[in-house]
Amino acid sequence: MKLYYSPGACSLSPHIVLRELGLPFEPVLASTKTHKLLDGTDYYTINPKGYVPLLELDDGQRLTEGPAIVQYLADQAPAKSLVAPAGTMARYRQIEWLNFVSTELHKSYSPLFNPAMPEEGKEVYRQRLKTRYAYLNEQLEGKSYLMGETFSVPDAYLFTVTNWAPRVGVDITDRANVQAFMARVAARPAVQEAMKSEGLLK
Ligand SMILES: N[C@@H](CCC(=O)N[C@@H](CS)C(=O)NCC(=O)O)C(=O)O
Repeated sequence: MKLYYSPGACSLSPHIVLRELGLPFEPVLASTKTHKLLDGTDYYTINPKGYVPLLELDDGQRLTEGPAIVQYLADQAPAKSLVAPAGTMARYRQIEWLNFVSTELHKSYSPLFNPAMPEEGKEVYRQRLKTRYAYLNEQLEGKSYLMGETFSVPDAYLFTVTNWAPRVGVDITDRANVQAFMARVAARPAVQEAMKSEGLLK
């Protein structure tokens, strides 16, 4: 498999999942600014949507959208329990969290990286994110991970987007459960490996 990624972008989530699962893959750098690969290939010819992540399967099929990719990957190695079996209530809870991270967090961070967004608009998104993190902080009370004591795919996604908070002025340092979650996930060997390989850690 090939994972098209950009360092520190939302593609870190499937990157973490691949390393947690121990599945072999080739990382392929795709610039989110120039939309080119290192060899000059126009990334739009690979993903017409232009964004990362994209997973290319060994049979050449291409899968996009982070929440779909992480579920696909985790389903390839069910013994690792990174996702609950399809049809169980636990699976729907994980989908519920993936959707929350995608629509309420990820897409509220996106305008904060957009130089065309006026500061006033950015402040609206910062405040919205702070409200969502207040909820998350309550949800993480007494838990190690979103689903309880077991790390699963939404945790990789939540970790990835929450890592952006200090870069874009979202102050959640007072959210102790969220901070503890971040430290706990950051300490996982697969997460360290993924971050090192993307140049995010020395
Ligand atoms: N809906 C997509 C959004 C992916 C996305 O926002 N990717 C960003 C990086 S975090 C990107 O590649 N942006 C560059 C672009 O849109 O051209 C998903 O959930 O996978």
